[in-house]
Amino acid sequence: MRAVSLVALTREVSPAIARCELVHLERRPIDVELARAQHRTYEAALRGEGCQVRTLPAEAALPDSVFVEDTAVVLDEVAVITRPGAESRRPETTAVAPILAEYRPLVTIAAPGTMDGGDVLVVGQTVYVGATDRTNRAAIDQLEAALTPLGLRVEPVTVRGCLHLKSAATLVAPDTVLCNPRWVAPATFAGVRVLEVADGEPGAANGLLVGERVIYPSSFPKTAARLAGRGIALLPVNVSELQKAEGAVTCCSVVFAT
Ligand code: CIR
Repeated sequence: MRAVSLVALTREVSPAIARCELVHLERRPIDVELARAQHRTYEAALRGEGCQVRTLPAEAALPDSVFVEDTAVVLDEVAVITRPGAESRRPETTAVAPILAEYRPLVTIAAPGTMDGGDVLVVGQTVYVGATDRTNRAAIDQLEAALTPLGLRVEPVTVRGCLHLKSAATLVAPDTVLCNPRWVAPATFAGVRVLEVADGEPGAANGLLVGERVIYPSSFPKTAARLAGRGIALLPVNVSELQKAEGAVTCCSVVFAT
């Protein structure tokens, strides 16, 4: 049997990250050098979990381009190149598509569709898609047309109060979703165990499951303790500067098997 190897696509922090898009946060100064150091530590965590990390160079004209997750969704059969909801972010896909074309046939979201990869959460054969300001119905319909023939079920999800579906819910074990019940209804995730974030930590639902561990922000100690108590192994990372840009841990990579 051929061993599965993992690739993690990342992109260096833009020198212009201070001009990032912001929806739910006040703009605060971002220390670009610290952001870069945190991003390198994050990449080291991915390597530690066995990923081959492929890093695109920083792009001065694209402030949010470190958040590479929003440009693509990689499934076993295809890679979907999105059309990001924020106009400033649309050119980010140009550098990503040729890399992913090395691994998968590409499907492309076309206008008038808009979709951020941060709105797409795959749990088994179900592809949950947040209907948000970034991801519209036209894009969800395109995704459904592409994925239904592959045996995947696309399920639109109502999300309130946060940027993306994956701000509200992520997978922290193959059968476990971590969610903020104020931002997404826990009943959405039928058939899996659902854990909720701790009080006072609304942003704590974003963890990145890689192999058997979850790369997880060090800024949510109460939720981290709750996860550890359920036997979930965490790899804490400090992503304070990326959080000021409304990012977290899933958004800084696209991880897939080869
Ligand atoms: C944005 O508003 O698009 C960026 N400042 C943050 C994107 C974070 N992406 C993600 O969580 N998937």
